[in-house]
Amino acid sequence: MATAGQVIRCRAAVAWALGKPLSVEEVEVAPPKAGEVRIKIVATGICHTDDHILKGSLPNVEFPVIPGHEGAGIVESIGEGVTSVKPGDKVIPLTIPQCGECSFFEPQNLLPDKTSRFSCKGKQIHHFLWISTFAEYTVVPEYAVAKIDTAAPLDKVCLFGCGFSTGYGAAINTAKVKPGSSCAVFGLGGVGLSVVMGCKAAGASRIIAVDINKDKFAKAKELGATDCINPRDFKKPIQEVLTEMTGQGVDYSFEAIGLADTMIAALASCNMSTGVFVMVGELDSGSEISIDPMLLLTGRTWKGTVLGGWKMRECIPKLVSSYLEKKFNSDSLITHTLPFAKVNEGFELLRAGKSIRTVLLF
Ligand code: PAD
Ligand code: ZN
Repeated sequence: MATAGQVIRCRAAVAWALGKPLSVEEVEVAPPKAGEVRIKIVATGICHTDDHILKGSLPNVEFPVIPGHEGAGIVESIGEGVTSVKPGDKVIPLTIPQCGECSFFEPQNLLPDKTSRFSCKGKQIHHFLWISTFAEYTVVPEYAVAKIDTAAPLDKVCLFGCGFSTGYGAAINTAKVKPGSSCAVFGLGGVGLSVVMGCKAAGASRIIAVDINKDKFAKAKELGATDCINPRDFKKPIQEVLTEMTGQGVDYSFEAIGLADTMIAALASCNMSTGVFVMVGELDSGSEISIDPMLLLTGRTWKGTVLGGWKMRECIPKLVSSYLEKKFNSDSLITHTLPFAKVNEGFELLRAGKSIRTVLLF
């Protein structure tokens, strides 16, 4: 493309400091170095984790930073030695890279050579999880890119970069929900509703959806929840309500909110000897949870999931193919589509509980 090898000036949402709203700025994006790919982001979802960045509740984030991690786009240019993608390919950038060589995480505030490709007003801007999808162009390592089917609608499959894959994978990969089982899902945002979809796809016969915002219930039912309950409608603790509803507690419980109390309630809601609880929500960095040890001693299992436990580079293209074969309807998570300039409006909708997923279009 004509821009290959050149610095591109484009729009990006910059978080200059903790607690400040995002500011849409003109940024400079340097060309990709060896082993890197520059992507023109077409669409990006807003995930609650992006809000955690702005509030400072996520560890290892350095300001100023360009957030965003649920994007899809088209390769603009490639650095030396890149072989798995070429300009024009449709791709999803990955927050969990799969290099095939190692299995540990490294800091992702700067690219692997410890420099940034972003600058604005003469200042270096940090990357977020290497992928910073709130930028019209972003540079990522080749092993943090998944090439997807050319037929994929980028304004829909961007959710596969995080929310949908996380929730669906939490049920399928992490919990390994069995047919005929019972499940409870705490928190019905984009992630929790994707857990509901995963439980249904795995053949669960009872899926109890739990949220304090009853406006989420209609969509939860549409996606497979058999019951929807609001903890505020009961005097007794919600774990007791769930245990009474199911006899001995659910087989699998999931927390997709990010609060200690609801994690403990979800753990206590599953069967005391065989239940599996999957922690999906992110607690504030540095926080700790204390629990009654009896909750685990009797035999319950506490698991956690990052991005739904997929090997992302291999599995995201397969998920996109399943989407194109209409094996699930992740489109129904998208309640709002806004032009990129309205990024802060998208965050307001999320905080007010009015949206499931907002997709921003460049
Ligand atoms: P969201 O804000 O869209 O949804 C959260 C839902 O929880 C909303 O429907 C709320 O009404 C509901 N809720 C809030 N408080 C309570 C409560 N006390 N009891 C019951 N329901 C409540 O967020 P999201 O779906 O984008 O993300 C959910 C969490 O998952 C969040 O903590 C995010 O950071 C985390 C996440 N984790 C991963 C991962 O890899 N583990 C990936 C993506 C997101
Ligand atoms: Zn996310």
